[in-house]
Amino acid sequence: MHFWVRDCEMTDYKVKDIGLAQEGRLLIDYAEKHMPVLMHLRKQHSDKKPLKNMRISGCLHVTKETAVLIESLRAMGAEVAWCGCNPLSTNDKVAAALAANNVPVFAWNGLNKEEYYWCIEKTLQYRPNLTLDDGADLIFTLHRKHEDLISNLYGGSEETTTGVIRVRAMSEDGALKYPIVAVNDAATKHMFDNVYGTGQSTFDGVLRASAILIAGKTVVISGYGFCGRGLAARARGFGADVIVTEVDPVKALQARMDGYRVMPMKQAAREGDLFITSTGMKDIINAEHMKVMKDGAILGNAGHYNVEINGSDLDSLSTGKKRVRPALDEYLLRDGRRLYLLGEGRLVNLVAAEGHPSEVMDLSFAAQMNAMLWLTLHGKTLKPAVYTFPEELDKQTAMAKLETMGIKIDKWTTEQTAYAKAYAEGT
Ligand code: 3DD
Repeated sequence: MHFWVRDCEMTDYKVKDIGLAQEGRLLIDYAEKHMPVLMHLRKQHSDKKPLKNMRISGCLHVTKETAVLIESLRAMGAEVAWCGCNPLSTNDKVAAALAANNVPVFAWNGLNKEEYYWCIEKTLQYRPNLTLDDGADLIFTLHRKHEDLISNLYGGSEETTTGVIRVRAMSEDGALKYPIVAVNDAATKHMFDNVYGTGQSTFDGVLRASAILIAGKTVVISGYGFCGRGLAARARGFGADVIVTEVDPVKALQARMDGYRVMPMKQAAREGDLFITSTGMKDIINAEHMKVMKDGAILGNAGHYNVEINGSDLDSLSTGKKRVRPALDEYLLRDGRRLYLLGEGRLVNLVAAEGHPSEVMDLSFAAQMNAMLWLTLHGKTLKPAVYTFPEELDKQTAMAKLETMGIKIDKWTTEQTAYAKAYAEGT
């Protein structure tokens, strides 16, 4: 039986090297200075401890920004246990700093599948009454193997597009047993994190891993959702010729109207120098495409799971592979061509870089914080379902962010507010 420990060396944790704690603390302190909205929320609430007696089990990339969220949740009175939501995204320095600060954290970079789920199990041993997830692996594990924990739960939150799709599917199947707030559906999350965060941090990862020049290259973006739109815009900003592939005719039309070339992957595969997938779907790039790619083409994934680039197809076409740079593998194909895979096909922003910048995670994690506060107040009255994020909270977060940027906006007069509701006044 695990118990909550504070301020003593009894905290249970498993990290790569606790000796990295001091370096990790520097990273966390730096991130705090770029997350004013979350820090404001922390200051606003921490005296009243609104999350007192709440036990949060979190499964979300262990980065400097996540550490600010964790320490903010604790400042609000919650007990927090944590694991990563991707085997290759944990920042070991940050994990060490959290452990040194008495957070039960089970995360290190380079987990195998068994270790990954061992970390989730350890995090669930703290018998949470709130869960905070990114990709729904913790939610799914809890449902499948720990039904006894369901009755403790006020609710949970889900961070990412893929995870919200997954819990919505569970709900439609009648399999969801506790309420989940779809944090990804908060406008102040997906309109910023997914667009500007993914757009910038993915190229951060691409450049750190490959050191290529983007200008003059043909970049193929698969998926024109919020992430794809950000990716295409940043690729164009770097001077690339951008091709978009899609299955949704509306999104494809939008991509064309935004000025990008649109075509099937089979055709784009012949032209691309750099391929980035962000669809949430598996096998977007497979053997058929790899067979016609240029020598030296680089493949990367921005989606949550490593299913979008078919790794076994790449292996089957290759005579061997070698790690030529920290997050870049060179595959030598039987016909002599070389293809390069970024970050083992996992989300390249967190594997080859540090994920989204703190300023945009500030918004996503303000939404997470508000979701935890909202569930603490209302969770026990909610049916098991997936709940959209309260619009009023979105507006509060956006207003708070504008204030930190020194931006003021207009406000409707009472007459204008009345006009917005009126319908008699026509032309
Ligand atoms: N994600 C991207 N950058 C991150 C960071 N710096 N810290 C924690 C998590 C981070 C991924 C998710 O927050 C979210 O963007 C998603 O939708 O997965």
